Amino acid sequence: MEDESKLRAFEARIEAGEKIEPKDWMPERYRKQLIRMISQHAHSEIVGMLPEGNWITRAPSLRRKMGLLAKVQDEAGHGLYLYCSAETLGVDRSEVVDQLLYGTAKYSSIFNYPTLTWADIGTIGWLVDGAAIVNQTMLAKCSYGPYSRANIRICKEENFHKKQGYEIVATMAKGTPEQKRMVQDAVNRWWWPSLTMFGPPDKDSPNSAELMKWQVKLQSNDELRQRFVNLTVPQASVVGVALPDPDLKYNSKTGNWDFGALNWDEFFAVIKGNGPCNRQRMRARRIAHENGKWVRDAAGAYAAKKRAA
Ligand code: FAQ
Repeated sequence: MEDESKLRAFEARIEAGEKIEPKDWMPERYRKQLIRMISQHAHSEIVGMLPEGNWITRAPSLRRKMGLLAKVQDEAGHGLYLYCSAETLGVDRSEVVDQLLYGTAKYSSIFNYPTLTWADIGTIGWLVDGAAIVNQTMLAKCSYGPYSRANIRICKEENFHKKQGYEIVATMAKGTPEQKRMVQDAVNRWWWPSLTMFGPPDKDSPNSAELMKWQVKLQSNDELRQRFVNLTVPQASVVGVALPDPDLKYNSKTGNWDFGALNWDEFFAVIKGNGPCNRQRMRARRIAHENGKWVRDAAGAYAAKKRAA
């Protein structure tokens, strides 16, 4: 009975647009869903450093190298805000990191694709950061205070990443025939995985109903995917790259760009661990975690000494 009335008060606060803060009462399902989603978002930022990190030593100029270094470093920062945000829900960081390393937690499907040329770096900034911004602008308005605030800052930085990526794409698209070919090839490979980043179709999304009821998500996977397509089609035409979808067509009745069928078999294979780079990504994370042990030990020992003093 007591929980029933607490639940009603909790839902009324959400309805009224109030933020839920860490010490407030919340249903156990809300806490669990947020820990799942925020920790998986954090893992995505950290694993997302790998495909781009691959190009830091091979960036075509000092300016490009500095930009890419800053971007990859920003992604690490996003991972940190998000792990902190998950910790406000009472979970220990080492527990969620172990879930990533031992394969019980997911991270974004998109980071299991390879970065084959420099044009992939521009395309990731434009399409992948672009998709992340559409999703995270919504999450910046979510009902949980610490996650909402983390996303506000993340979006500011992702906007810069997207502009940087779009500028690389635009430069290559008006470059030599070889640069034009490279950038078109990168867009052909990243377009479809960028659309599946938004998650399965609404009818196959088991978490959406609960997350939308509690205003963690304010829009569904399909609504956000459509918004991303609508925003991106004109951007592609400005820089003169083609989006690889023969079914892409403006629908004057709905005001949307209709698009072709997505490959959900491929998406589910990727999130089950069978994408082109899943094993490579997890191996790199496990090695990095092992190599960082002395730093965690030293920081822990220093903190313990400070507490004792
Ligand atoms: N990849 O019921 P739903 C970035 C899983 S950050 C892998 O629809 P939900 C920055 C889902 O977890 C990108 N798994 O789930 C950057 C669930 O499995 P579970 C990451 C996926 O939670 C840019 C199952 O499928 N952003 O890019 C994916 O309602 C450039 C059923 O799905 C976030 O994480 C997927 N794409 O909606 C960094 C944002 N989609 O957990 C470096 C926060 C679904 O029950 C370079 N998260 N699944 O075992 C979200 O917005 C949501 O959690 C969704 C999924 C939309 C990802």
